[in-house]
Amino acid sequence: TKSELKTVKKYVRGHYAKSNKKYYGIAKGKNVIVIHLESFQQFLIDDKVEGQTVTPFLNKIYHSKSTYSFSNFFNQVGQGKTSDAENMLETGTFGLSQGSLFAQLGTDQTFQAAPAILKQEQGYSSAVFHGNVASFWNRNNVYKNMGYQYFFSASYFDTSGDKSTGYGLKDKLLFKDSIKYLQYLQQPFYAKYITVSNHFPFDLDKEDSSFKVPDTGNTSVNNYFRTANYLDQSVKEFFTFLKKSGLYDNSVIILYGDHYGISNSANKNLAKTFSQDSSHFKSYGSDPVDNWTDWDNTQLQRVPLMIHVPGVKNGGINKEYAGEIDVLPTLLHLLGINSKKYMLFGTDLFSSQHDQVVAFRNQDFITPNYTSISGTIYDNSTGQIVTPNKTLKKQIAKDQKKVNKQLSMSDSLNEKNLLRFYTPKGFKAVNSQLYNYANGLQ
Ligand code: GP9
Ligand code: MN
Repeated sequence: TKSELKTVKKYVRGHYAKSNKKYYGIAKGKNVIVIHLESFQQFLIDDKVEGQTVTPFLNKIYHSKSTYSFSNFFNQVGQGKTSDAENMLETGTFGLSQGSLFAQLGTDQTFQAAPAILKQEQGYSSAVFHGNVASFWNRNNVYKNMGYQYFFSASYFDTSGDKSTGYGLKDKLLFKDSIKYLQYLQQPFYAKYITVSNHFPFDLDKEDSSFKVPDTGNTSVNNYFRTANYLDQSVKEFFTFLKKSGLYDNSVIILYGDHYGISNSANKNLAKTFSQDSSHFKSYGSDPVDNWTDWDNTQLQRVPLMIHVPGVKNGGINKEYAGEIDVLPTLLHLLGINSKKYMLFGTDLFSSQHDQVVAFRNQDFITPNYTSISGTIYDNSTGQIVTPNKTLKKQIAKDQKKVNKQLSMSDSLNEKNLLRFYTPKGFKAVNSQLYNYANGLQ
């Protein structure tokens, strides 16, 4: 394992992207609030169905000059779904090629994760708010190894009767009923909110929404727009609270979609809601549905990433091709923390050295120019299959090698739990015994 650790360290060092001094430390000392938008895909932004704007509030945040919004940001989850997204955003490593890292390795894994890094580097306290049972995805164990001080799960809330849906407390209630805990967190804090209402099959009690759904021939696709609209309202209410309480001005708020909500098999139904000129992705031919390919399915793997920094004026839509693996190095640099000594597999999105080859967990990948799906290459400007010439073949082979390396190095670190043998200078290994979420005290 020593030699494997050496190989991984060499890879990480070689793949490191230096920070961009224009952005480094611009959010230093601010609270960090991460809002995990369950199953929220990029196409919902600026979308309309049945004459209604689906997510008016999130659209406003997305287009705000105080938000850095990424229009080519992809989910990179495997079978771990939400837990894979959490793992990538907080450890800077991928989930596993099979199953969920949280479930399979989380109980005894040595993490060097965001809560511990922020605490040790800049004295952040930390909490997760999530209205499901604490043991789902083995979170109660994983969060202790990550160094989370608090985990406000279902047991901290009244989830009885119609206050919950499939995966726990409804989003509006999670945001409202968590305030009594959030307001006592020592600032600066790192707080993660994991929403659940916009989760398959997207059921919602009729008294919770008057949103008119389309008829696509698939009920869950129809309902997706209603729960997305409900989630949008929930986030709006939360922002209103943050502004009223004064927390808004000294917080950076990161909103991201964790993975797709509509599975590929239902995309033909979904496509019926896209107008021909949909900016979400180009559809080809007279009827997008008839020309549907794996390329279209991959374009729908975009999820929003919005980094909202109240007070900045240079926000805007950033077209960098990127993925969930890139968030942690980006956040650390925004907070003025040098990420070089941590074993992170993504790159700072603001760096001139940011790597735009976006690896998917199954070794497919996308770059600004083309998409590679099980070895078939599509030209992103047409969505059509290309037979690569010699030069393109060489480029693709190079990018595929890069993708395989990035994934295998991450797998080596996680499967062999190599962080047991590497503690970055100045970092102290997390002692999970310190945390007991049952009564919310350390
Ligand atoms: C439940 C929720 C599950 O706690 O986070 O989400 P999923 O992993 O199914 O997307
Ligand atoms: Mn999820």
